[in-house]
Amino acid sequence: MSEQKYSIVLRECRLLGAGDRATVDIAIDDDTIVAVSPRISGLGEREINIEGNLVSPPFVESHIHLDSALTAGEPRWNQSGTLFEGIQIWGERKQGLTLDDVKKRAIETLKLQASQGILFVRSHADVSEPTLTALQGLLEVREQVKDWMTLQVVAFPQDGIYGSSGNDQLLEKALDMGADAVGGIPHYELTREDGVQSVERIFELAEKYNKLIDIHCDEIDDEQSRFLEVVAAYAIRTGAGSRVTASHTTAFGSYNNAYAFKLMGILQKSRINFIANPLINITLQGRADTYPKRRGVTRVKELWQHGLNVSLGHDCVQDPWYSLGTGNMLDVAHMAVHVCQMTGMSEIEACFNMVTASGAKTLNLGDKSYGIDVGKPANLIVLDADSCYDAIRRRPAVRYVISRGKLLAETVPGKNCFHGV
Ligand code: 17E
Ligand code: FE2
Repeated sequence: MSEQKYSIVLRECRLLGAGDRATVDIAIDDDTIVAVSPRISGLGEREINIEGNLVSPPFVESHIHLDSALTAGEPRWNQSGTLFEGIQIWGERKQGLTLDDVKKRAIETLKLQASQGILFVRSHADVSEPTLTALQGLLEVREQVKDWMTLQVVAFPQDGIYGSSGNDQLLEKALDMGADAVGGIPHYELTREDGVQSVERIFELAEKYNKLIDIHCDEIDDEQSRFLEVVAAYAIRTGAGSRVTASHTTAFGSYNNAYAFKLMGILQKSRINFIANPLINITLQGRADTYPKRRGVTRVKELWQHGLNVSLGHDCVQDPWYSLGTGNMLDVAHMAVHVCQMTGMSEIEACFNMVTASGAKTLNLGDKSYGIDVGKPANLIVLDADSCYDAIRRRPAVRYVISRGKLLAETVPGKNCFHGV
């Protein structure tokens, strides 16, 4: 009998949480993981020795704006560093959008992300611009990259649903065109009442078109901005629960504790997901403060401690809101560890989880399509690290990225030579 042949066998892999325990081999055939065991006797057409390094399910980028990525400085730089100046600058830049422009920048960013181990992305597409070019472009990109990257597109009314007439219709048209999720921005609507009504409208549209929900919610330092409770209440009443995500929720960091504790109970009941974007919100928020200066990031640690699903996003790669950004999810987790003061060992591990499995949950990927197990799609990454603590501390390159059973990207780590004196 000839030996079993697989397409790829990865030798001596350290799975997440394995610690010092023995390594395993992972066999991939076609696009599926077909064996995970301490020693696989069959051979792979391609054999890769992982040498005890960490093998993880891919990173999940649960919150990014691909339509504005790589436009920083166009037509000008954000001098105040605020959300509002960012919206203004983007308002000018988006006048000149073409399909080609959107698609080129989105694909360049997705390649950058995939090279760093991200295989699942949720992107917002601004749908408050009458040609819907950003949305159309990202829908075409979703199709174009589907063999190596899963892309979800949120129809995001950046200028508000009721900010100017016609925006409501554009949002609905975007869902009809095939967006995966409905977005919103209640704290940016003209009045508190408009904000509440926008949340109601978002839930109505999500039901009508059977879509997920991901709302930019309370991304402001105003401690009076309380749309999160409205989102949670609708999630409870409609039963939409885990199909709903509240993104940013930075005002939660400014609420008084008496209200925050009450709210936490409502959030637990709602079972909605949260996305924090610590890289951008640590720079965007607190701009009206002198000292003490608020951090402007939501209560990540407390949400996690209360059993809610929290994931982390980059939000921006070089755009009017944030001129930095590398696409690297380890940068995001690293910043979360600092800003959210999650420095305990289990807290650091939780931050790694927030850019992997928790992100998968936010995206509603389902148990069958994410994780390293026999029968699941062969999507995995190899980090030059021996634990997630090590990975977050040093943020090393992702050595191999395997997508749908194929070696999609490979990085050879730089070598330093210390010559001494
Ligand atoms: N739009 C918005 O409302 N908030 C953000 N953080 C970005 C775009 C990046
Ligand atoms: Fe955002």
